[in-house]
Amino acid sequence: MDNSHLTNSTDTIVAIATAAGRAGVGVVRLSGGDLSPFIEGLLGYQKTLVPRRAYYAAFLDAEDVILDQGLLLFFSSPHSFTGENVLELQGHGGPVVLDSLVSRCVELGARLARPGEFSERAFLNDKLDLAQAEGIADLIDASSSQAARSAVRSMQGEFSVMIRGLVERMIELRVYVEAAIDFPEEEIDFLADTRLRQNLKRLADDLANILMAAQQGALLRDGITLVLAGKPNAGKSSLLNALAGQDAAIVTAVAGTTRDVLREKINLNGVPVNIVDTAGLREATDAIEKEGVARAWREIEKADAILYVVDVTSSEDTQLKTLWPEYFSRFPRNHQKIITLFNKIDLVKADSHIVEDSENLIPLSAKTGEGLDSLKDILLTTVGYQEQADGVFSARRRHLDAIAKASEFVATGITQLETLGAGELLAEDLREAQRYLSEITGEFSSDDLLGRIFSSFCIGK
Ligand SMILES: Nc1nc2c(ncn2[C@@H]2O[C@H](COP(=O)(O)OP(=O)(O)OP(=O)(O)O)[C@@H](O)[C@H]2O)c(=O)[nH]1
Ligand SMILES: [Mg+2]
Repeated sequence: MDNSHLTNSTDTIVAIATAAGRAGVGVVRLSGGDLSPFIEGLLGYQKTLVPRRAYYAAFLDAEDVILDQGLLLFFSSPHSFTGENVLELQGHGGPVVLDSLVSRCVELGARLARPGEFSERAFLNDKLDLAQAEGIADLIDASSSQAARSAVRSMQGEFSVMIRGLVERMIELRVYVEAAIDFPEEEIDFLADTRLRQNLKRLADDLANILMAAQQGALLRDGITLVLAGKPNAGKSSLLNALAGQDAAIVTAVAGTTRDVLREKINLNGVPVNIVDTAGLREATDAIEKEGVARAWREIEKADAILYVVDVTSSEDTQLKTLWPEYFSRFPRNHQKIITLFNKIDLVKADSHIVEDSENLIPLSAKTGEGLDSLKDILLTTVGYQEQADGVFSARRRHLDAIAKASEFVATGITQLETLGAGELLAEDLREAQRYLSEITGEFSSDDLLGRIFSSFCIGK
């Protein structure tokens, strides 16, 4: 990869690499060109450090007063995280002492690192690609062991290898098609070329598969948002409490108890789930409840899935269209997953009319907990999560978008070929598809995109 147009800074950057707060050890990291002035300044004398050897030393200020003592580690370019010369000071993990070490390094000529700047330098020096750098950030942010495992796979480059493999195949197909166009005297009949069509078909299938795996990874990373909606007193807040395992929301027999939007975070098989409790939907009379209902609708619109809660003792109906006509009049083209929950089954006889006949209808009781397990099981499949231990790598929205775009171009390319025999158009579509895929690993990414990605990382990473 040629990123030489971006590599301009050889100034030395410094940051605390460990978390803020008190800890046994705290790490300050420097990266740059010639680090000897820093070594000399911190130690008080000149010394050539052997790379990757731990030195026990006192770190001094300008007046030779000891700021801290700890380990000094040197990594020489290009064998370091950033690919530059790197110096690590492992001192004591107190905010004041670490700040004083950073100040000392600034005094000696370093500049405070921007968020993600170490990773950015690693990317610019070809130590890792963009998807791998994002994997590192995702590993740091992982909220479950499953999410962490998938981030490790991305960090190690499994995702990048798959993407590069697809890019390679696109290039081969382009070369083949473009060569045929350039030598028309050879007279290649694209329409009759079954090998080309098979290869294209396989490419389309593999793109679809990788998109599915990436969607799993994105779910593990970003989680899903579920909104509890329904008439007043249906038991929405009781369900929030039951799912969260704590008394988060006020529950009373008064219809219209909840007015504000309440959020709780839970973890289902490693997938972070945001559960949102809302005001009961009805023609509200007072101003507060009106606002609550308006907010409820806004949350409903944004949800990945909606749990529509119905008080089973109040309805004989099981059809969502009659249970919740307001939803369908607001959103005529129903775009969301809705699961109907018949709550309070503890109040009806066991042989009642409710039959568990579909994934979209679950009888349960927020009070006794009956039915909650089937709800949890169904929730994840509803949003498209399949638990698979292996093969999932962490992915982001931008990766999904890029793969989807590439798929579209391959699909139109195939159509161009099949309907028009148009090799030129196919070649153009393949070029576009390749460009989108290459954005994932950062080969063709704009400085703008890179800036946005790295600035979302934490400082010191
Ligand atoms: N027996 C029984 N009562 C329940 C169950 N779930 C909720 N309730 C009761 O129903 C009443 C309303 O419950 P909430 O959870 O406040 O209902 P809500 O849908 O949040 O109501 P609003 O906030 O007013 O919209 C309370 O008295 C609860 O104790 C259940 O599964 N079984
Ligand atoms: Mg409530």
